[in-house]
Amino acid sequence: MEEKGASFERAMEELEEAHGKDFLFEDGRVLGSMCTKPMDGSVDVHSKFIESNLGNPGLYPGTRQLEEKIISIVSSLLHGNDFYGQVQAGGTESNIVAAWVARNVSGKNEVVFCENAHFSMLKACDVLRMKPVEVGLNENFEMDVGEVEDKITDDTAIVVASAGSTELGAIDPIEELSEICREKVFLHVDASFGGFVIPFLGDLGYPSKPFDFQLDGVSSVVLDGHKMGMSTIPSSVLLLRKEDDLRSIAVESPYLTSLHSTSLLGTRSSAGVAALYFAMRTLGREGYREIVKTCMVNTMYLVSEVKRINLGVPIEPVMNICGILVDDPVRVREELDGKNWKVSMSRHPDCLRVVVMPHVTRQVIDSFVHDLEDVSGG
Ligand code: 0PR
Repeated sequence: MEEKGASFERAMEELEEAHGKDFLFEDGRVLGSMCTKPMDGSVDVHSKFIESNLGNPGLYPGTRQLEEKIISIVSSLLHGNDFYGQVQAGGTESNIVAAWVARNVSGKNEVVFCENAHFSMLKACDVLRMKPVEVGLNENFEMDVGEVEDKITDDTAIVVASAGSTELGAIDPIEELSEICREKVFLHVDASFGGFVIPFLGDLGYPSKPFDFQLDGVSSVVLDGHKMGMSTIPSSVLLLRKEDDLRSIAVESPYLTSLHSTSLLGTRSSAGVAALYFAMRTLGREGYREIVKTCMVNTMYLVSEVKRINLGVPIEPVMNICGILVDDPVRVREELDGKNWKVSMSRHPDCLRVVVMPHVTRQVIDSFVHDLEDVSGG
């Protein structure tokens, strides 16, 4: 660190330079991100709450109240009956906390998850010193339920299902998993991506499956505000069926305004909480339904364009994530990168992966498919 601080102008110049190198959603080149430009107004709300810290809730009763309202709104969205929860920093934190809770409540140590589960489950196992037990996929790239049954043991603490897998947006057979786990094993649903999508698919005429608390065996669900929640980074909501569950991770924090801390993080962003409240309050079900509708129409358009240039998809998309089968995904991705397209990859199966977020418009798709045809030899 320099002894004397730089001038405002100098520091801002450096920041402008850095910002200029970052990709912005509005430029329409980012096709592999589950985040998008936060909805209008949410950034102002975010800034307004930038000083507040939910880690010390006694000082910030206003944001604490917003958090309670979010829990209640999300609870009704996910067929919960005024369930319990916390606004957290993202799917990773929520998945770790779910495993932590399940371990402490059960006293058991094994985590059963699918080979295409988000890598945060590996982090959870490492941090918590729990044993990862991986299961394979069925032909639809969903968790193989038979294998889950075989791999549940007396030491299974938690089964983790995805509702919207990171790679293809597949929804695991949660109805069957719920039957298997009910009253026996903690079942956590990672709906980090799909939580703000699946509730609206049925209304829009797309096939959908139960994934939330309407299934008795589901113990917790996470959904992310900074993905399809249309809000700013960071926010996720972890919802739990049982009130006592979160208490199982409490530690004493007597010198603060609350006697116990029941969160993984100490200092917690109130800005993310306020911005998510704003997004949910102003969009309502109608607003989210419209967003999902546009993303799904564009996803289906992408699929038809991909087929038109003689490429295939591993599954018909369940939500706004689309795999694209090409001969050599690594090479094609590199060549697309050379044309400034930021596409990600799936490993189950090996293919390109496009997340059709609101910034991925029909015009963006047209221009992308044009270049894809060029580089794939499709
Ligand atoms: N669970 C699922 C199903 C996810 O897809 C993700 C993130 C997480 C949990 C973890 O969430 P956080 O990253 O919020 O902790 N999946 C995205 C992905 O891997 C994360 C991401 C987002 C990556 C934007 C890149 C990017 O530009 O695609």
